[in-house]
Amino acid sequence: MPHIASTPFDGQKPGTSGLRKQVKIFTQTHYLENFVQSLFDSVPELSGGLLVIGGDGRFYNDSAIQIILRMAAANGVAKCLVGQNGLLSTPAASCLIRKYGAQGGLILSASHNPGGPDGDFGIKFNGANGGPAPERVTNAIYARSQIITGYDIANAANIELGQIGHTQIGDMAVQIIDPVRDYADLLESLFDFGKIRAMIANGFTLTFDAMHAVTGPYAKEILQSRLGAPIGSVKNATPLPDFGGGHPDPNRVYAKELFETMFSKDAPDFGAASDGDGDRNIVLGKGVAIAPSDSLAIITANAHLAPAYQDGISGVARSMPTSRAADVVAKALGVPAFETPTGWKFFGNLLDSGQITICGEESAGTGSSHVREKDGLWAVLMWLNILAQRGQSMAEIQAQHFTKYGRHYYCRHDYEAIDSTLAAQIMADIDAALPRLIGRAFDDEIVSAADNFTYHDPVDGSSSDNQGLRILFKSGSRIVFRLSGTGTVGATLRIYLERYEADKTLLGLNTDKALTTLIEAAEIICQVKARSGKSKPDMIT
Ligand code: VG1
Ligand code: CO
Repeated sequence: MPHIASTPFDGQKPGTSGLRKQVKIFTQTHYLENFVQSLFDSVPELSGGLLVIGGDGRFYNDSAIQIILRMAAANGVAKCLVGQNGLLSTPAASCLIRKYGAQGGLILSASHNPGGPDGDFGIKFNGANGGPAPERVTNAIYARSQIITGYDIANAANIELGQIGHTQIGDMAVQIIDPVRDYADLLESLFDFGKIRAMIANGFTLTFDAMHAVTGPYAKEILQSRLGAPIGSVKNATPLPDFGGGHPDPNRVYAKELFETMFSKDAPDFGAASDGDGDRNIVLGKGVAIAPSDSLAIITANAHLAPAYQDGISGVARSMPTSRAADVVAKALGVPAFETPTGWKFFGNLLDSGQITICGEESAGTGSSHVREKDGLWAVLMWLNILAQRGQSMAEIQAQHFTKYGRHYYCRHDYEAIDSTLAAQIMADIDAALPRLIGRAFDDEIVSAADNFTYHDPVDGSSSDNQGLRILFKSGSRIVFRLSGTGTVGATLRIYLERYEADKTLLGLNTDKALTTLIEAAEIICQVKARSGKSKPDMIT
């Protein structure tokens, strides 16, 4: 097997979700190879093992897979399972790792980041539990990448990724598989497809926007073929290397068409979209968009309506910046609620040890113990199952939820691509000011506590510090400041704003108005507008 000499690259440090860089960085000679070799060197169980490989279909997906396959063969992997045409959604990859007992999986995706030659690329490593590698592993890969001297790669022709079947690279077996079937079967085993099918047959209407990303084939199979939604219910269903020039992030700005449809007078009963790699979801009803933190809470409160969860859930977890709406439901159900740092990898231990069944993030991620990733279509089916059982509209279900549990007004302001040094300085300045904030009033909001969030994993005892700056108010409101770990240009400052309202007469406010005091307080505390020269956030979700 040829050994190619190379020298380390700076910055091959996986962030919130894998190594994510601009395509022009990833395609430098030896760049991908160095990272993949660092991974094989750091995860010895892959030698002799089974590896799942697939991606979201973005530019460079298939070339990267060919390189990884030749390197896997040279590094002693016994067998690779590859999604046909190189496609696998993130939750489908997690499903396959678990179902076939693989030692791990490589998912080629930069998730919701734009694709194409001028866009982003990424690579995520998931372990044998099907979940994103914990920090212990990603730190080891990074350390290795900094001292690497070369990599092993087999001499072999490209594999035909479009052809389902068995082939071989040297001693390594390669099986190209249907990327959809196992995953669709898993979801069908969790939900009452008969009941959902009957609801659709009785005239319930839905639309799903796959945003020219990986979920198209999955949504067509599940929603149209298995559940009987009319052909055309799944829009933008063909995965394209540049996502059709779009930005596969299912929010009000990038999924504009879907939001317009759902707020029009002949809106269908249900609308949803997913992101580049199929792990995120946004769900909407006629004239109503459900905030992801609320969706997590509503799903937690109603999960027992779906067959797989009918005996109840063991607990729920949310990332720290996610609103505390799910905690209120957990309390009512008498199950524990956990608060973890941002990123799905932190849910893995809680799911593996059975302490939680459901988890989610404010960034449009929801999932359960069925896999070890957030799962966009799982959330869609959970909602459809709830709707089929309750026979009410999305708006009615949400309104009843708020009446019962109170409402957590919530939004996130992102300041994107700001100078990295400035962003670090802004965070350092807030951090230093935290002790002085306690007791300070911003209109009627009084700061009761302020800290830099450190997570202590209750399962393996590991600690992760510096996971976001929290400012808690006496009223129960919160402001959180955090720097993104998935961006590829400069730094993105995220400001998370939350206000709890139990007063039944105040449940229908406009979110921006409800959060005005907190939005103003956040700027006084961090001065991002003054310091970055931006007059408003680049993105509000
Ligand atoms: C963002 C989200 C986080 C999510 C992560 C990966 O991270 O905030 O909740 O887990 O993306 O999701 P950050 O560090 O940029 O805030 V995905 O769908 O991009 O794999
Ligand atoms: Co994603």
